Amino acid sequence: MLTQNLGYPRIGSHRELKKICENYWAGKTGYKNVLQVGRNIRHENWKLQKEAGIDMIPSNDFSFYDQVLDHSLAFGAIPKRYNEVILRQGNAELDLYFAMARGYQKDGLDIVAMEMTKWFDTNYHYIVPEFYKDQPFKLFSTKIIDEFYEAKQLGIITKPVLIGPVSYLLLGKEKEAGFEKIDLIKNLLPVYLDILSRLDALDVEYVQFDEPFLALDLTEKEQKAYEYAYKEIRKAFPRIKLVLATYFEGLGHNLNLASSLPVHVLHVDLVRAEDQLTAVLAKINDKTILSLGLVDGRNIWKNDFEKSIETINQAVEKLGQERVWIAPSCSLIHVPVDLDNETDEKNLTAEVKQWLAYAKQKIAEVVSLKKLITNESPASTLQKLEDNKKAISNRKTSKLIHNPEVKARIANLKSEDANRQSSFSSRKIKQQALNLPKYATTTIGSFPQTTEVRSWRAKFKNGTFTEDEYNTLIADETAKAVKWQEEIDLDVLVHGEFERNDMVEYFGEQLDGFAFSKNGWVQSYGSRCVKPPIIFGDVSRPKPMTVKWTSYAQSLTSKYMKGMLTGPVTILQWSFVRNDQPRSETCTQIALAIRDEVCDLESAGIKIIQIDEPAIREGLPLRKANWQSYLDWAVKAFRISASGVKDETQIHTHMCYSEFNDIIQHIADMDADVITIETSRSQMELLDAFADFKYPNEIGPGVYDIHSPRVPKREEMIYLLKKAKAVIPSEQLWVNPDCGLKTRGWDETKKALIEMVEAAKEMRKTENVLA
Ligand code: THG
Ligand code: ZN
Repeated sequence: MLTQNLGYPRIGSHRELKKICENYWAGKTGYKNVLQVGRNIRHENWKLQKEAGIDMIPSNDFSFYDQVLDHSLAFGAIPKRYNEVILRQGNAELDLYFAMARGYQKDGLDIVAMEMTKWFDTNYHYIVPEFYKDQPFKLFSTKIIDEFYEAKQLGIITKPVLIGPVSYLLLGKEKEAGFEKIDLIKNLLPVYLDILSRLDALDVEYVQFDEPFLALDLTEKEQKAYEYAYKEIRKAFPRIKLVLATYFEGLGHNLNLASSLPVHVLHVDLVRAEDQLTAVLAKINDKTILSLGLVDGRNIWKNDFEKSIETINQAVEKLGQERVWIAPSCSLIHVPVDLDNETDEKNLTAEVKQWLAYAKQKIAEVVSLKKLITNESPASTLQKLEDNKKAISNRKTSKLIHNPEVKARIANLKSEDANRQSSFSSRKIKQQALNLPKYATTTIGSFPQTTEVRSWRAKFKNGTFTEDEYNTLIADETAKAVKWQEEIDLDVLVHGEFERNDMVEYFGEQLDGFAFSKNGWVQSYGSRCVKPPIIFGDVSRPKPMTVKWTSYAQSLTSKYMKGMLTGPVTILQWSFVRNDQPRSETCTQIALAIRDEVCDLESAGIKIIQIDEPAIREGLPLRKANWQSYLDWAVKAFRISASGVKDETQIHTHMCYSEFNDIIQHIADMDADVITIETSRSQMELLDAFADFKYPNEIGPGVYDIHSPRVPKREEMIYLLKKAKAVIPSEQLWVNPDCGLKTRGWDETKKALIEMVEAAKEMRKTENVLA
């Protein structure tokens, strides 16, 4: 029996990677320092896993931005528009890499970034490979091989982690018509073989191929591609032992396929799909090793050792100890690094902390589980089992978790609680009293969270500023933002959210049933991290959360101030959620808390309230068969949160990176009066879904991409608005950026929004001429 890890967090235990990258982008440090910090993080991670007793330690799980982008660079899948960057003198490979991730605006060049999208149903984003017909691939970057060699130099024989060839292709996007990306497998496979031959020359033993798509619905052609690719690999390298990693779902219909592929180890996720074990044990080849993904790589709860031991024994009985490995369910990049860094009782009380395990603790759990089965060092290990049992049973019986009032309110919910008073068509007439122009302009809510604003919050939290001092600074910043929005003539204003650290964490901190960490950072994209709150108990709202700041901002202007809330599905999706009751129930509890907030904002005189649901689509189950039940409760939760108000109150929602085609009916069922969506990176392509469906309510298609510092030109936005107008009637259209502006600087934000308002005005002018 061996232990393996599929991937360790690479941000560093104190977000070292974030800091060095952002300094480099700001021109404050050289690329050699960036490479050095990367090396330090890798070495620390390898050493830590080695000392913990992990047998198969991953390499190439490190990345400066994103592992999918790493593969695109490795395979030379570099869009042509970056050729100029390659040719520029003095550019390191790292500059090309960052240009692909973030765009390149320098020395007269202005090249847009590659698209970014959600990694399956996680809050991690990857850079989408761009594919063209007959595209050639070639080994461009040797990172995979270099990092194996680097670890070997340190005396650690690692297991390089690659995204498997089929999943890599399926993660990409076809950028022209006339071919299917999966057909590129023939061109791509030789590069994989090239990489394997170089690893072979360095005496690699195990190589991990991540094929998460094996846990999703596959077409016949895709299944064939799997058979073809893995047969070819085996044929070329019979000596190399492949670990085929699947995660986030059960193998389901693909079980036959997965168990027929010529690999040495098959890894399955037994957290997301614990009931697949029996079927897998029945089907697995007589030589294949089964890696049991038992320790939850997607959540922070301690593993239940007694339960895991039962599962391991079931596998061992069938396969014998030699053919069973123990592992986390998936890569650990989706959990924070080290619980030992949570030292502040104010954040995590000892009671809650004893229920938790971060990446480092999960690694130790994997090793303990193995020792409990193989009877190594029994005394100390048996003590670990006893401690574990105690923590698990403490959590089950804790008084912190259950709130009878919340449970009673859920039990008494009526169907009308999920309906607005009238249909959209009647509401629209009443909302005309708002007197907004065609192509009304607004923003998604947040304004730049400058280092200064962040430093005020840090100083308030560490006691340097009093609450009054902090509030005065935030009030001034808000007032400046309101005044500036009036100056540039935006129609619907926002207060800027300077008081908020994060759109989920901010609410988590104010709701009962939530705990929040001090150091629980998880990578979201590139250098950006989030600190997901921990929902451990029944959720309720002790007092209003946003009314004070929103009313203050409204008092500064005669224009409409939009109230800004995060929706129940998104709060759920971006938190670590309790695993002792269905997610739907937790979501409904959050929905009621948000509903109370919406009503309080209305009572305070706020006429337009946005309830963001950027995560509603990423919450979709990975297999279509499970969509309906999720959508039923998710849409209902949104409706519960939005339906306490009068018809005259305009409810907005916002979503990011969503492909809407397949769930458009459900988006319509959310019945928000206005929805703002990300569309600019795809050149309004996303709008087609709304147009084909004849989406009845109002829409604000994002007219520029906020994920890069590039300032859009007025003509580009007019071009996009004309494209939008061609498919959606103009009286339904709003004008706004793709997403919130908190990651941007003020300089580019101001320039971009001025252009955006002017673009809207020009659209109104052309309409008037036509009319
Ligand atoms: N909050 C949460 N999840 C998210 C988003 C969010 N997932 C999707 C999308 N938005 C991801 N985007 C971002 C954008 C910015 C940041 C994180 C995710 C960000 N983070 C700060 C950083 O890394 O410096 C830290 C925030 C803080 O100081 O608390 O800026 O908005 N939950
Ligand atoms: Zn967004």
